[in-house]
Amino acid sequence: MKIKSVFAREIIDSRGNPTIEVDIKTESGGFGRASSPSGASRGLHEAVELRDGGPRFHGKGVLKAVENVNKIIGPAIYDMEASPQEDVDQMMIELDGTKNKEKLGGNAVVAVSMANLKAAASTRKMALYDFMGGEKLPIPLLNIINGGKHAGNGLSIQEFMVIPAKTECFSDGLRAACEIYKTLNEKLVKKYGRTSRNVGDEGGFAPPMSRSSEALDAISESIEECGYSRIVGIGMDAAASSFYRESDGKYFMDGNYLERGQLIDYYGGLLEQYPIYSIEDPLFEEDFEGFAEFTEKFGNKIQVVGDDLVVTNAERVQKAVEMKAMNALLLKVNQIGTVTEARKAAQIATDAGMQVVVSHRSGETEDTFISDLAVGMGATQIKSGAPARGERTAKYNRLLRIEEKLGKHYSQVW
Ligand code: 2PG
Ligand code: MG
Repeated sequence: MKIKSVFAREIIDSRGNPTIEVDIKTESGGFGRASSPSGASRGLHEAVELRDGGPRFHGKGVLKAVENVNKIIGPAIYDMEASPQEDVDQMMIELDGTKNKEKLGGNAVVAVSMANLKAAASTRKMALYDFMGGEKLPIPLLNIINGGKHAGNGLSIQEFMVIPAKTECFSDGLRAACEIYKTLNEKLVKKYGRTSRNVGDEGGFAPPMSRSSEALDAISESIEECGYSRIVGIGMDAAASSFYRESDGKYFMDGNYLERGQLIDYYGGLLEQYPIYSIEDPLFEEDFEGFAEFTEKFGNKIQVVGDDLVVTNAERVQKAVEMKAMNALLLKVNQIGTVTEARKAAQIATDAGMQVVVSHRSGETEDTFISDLAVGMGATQIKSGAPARGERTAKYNRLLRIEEKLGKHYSQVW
C-alpha cells in the first residue's frame, strides 16, 4: 500500500480560525483525510502550531504549514508504505528534527499522521477502529458547563462534565447526557436568565456564574431530576494553569487567591459535596509534586487526569508515572504531533495501570478521527465536549455508528 499522493489545504475550524487538512491516497485506492484541531488552553510543552502571522486571518493563517506538507513532507513520504504507521511518523520526526515540531509545524505533521492511518485502513477496506483492532466503546465525558478560557463568564474551572459511566452501553450513556443537558438548560434559564443559553467553545452552557459550586449544584440537581444519580457522575477539567499566578504561585478561585495547599483542600471540599468521578489538571502544568500530593490524597477515590502536565509526551508521562502524579492520561495527538508518539505515551500510562482518556481540542473540525482512535486503542474514555455543536456531535455520532457494528460493549471504569 504505497503512498501515491499527499495534498494539504487550508480549511477553517470551529472558532473560525484556519487549520490544515490533508488528503492521502495510496496506490491501491486507499484514501484518508484528516485535519488538525487547535487548543485554547494549550500546554507549555506542546508541539508548536505553525501560524503565518501577517494580516491574513489576524495572523493565524496556516499556508506555511500547508506548503511544508505539499513541498517537503509529501515528496519525502511519496512511495513509502502507508503501513506500518511508525515508519511514516518516524520519517516526519527526522525531517523536522526539532523536539517540538517547530520546523514543519505540529499542525502539519499531525494532519499527515492521522490521514495516513486512515488511508492505511481504507486501503484494507476496513473502518479505522477495526483496522486498529478495537472492540469496546469508551465512556464519554461531556462538558456541559464551560468556563475558564472557553467561555466569557467568571468560572475559574474550565470544564464541568457529566460522565455516564454506569449505563448499559455507550448509546444509553449519550442519551442520559443529552437529557441532563436539556434539563440543565431549563434550570439555568430559570435561575440566570436567557443569556445562560449561550454556549462556549465546546458546546457547554456558559452561564453568568463565578463560583464552582453554582455549576456543580446545577449539574448535580439536573442529574438527580433526570433520575440518573446512581449511574452518572461529574468530571471537571480545572485547567489550573489558566488561573495560576506565577508572580506569587497563587491560584484565583471563587474570588480568592489560594496557595497550593488551600486549593487542594478546596477540591477536597467539593469531593465531599458532589458526586465527582474525575478531576483533570487540578494544579498548574509544572507542578509534578503538587499533582503527586493531590493524587496521594484523592487518587483512590477519583480519577486524576494529567493533560497540560504531560502533554501526551512520553518523557513527561514517564515522569508522572515515577512521581505518581496522576492515575489517568489525557491523550491529544496534536499535543505531540504523531499517532505513533501518542500511542507510546499511552502505552507507558497503561503499563503503569493508568486510564487513557482520548480528547478533542476546544478548536475542532468535523473530523471524527478521535472516535475511531479511542475505540481502536482500547481507551476507556473519550472527551469531546457537549452533545451540541456539529464538530462535537460528529464524534459522538460516529461512536453510535461504531456501536452498531461492534455491539453494546461498553468500557467499565467506575
Ligand atoms: C483541555 C482542552 C479540551 P484546549 O484542556 O482539555 O477540552 O482544551 O483544547 O483548549 O486545550
Ligand atoms: Mg485539559
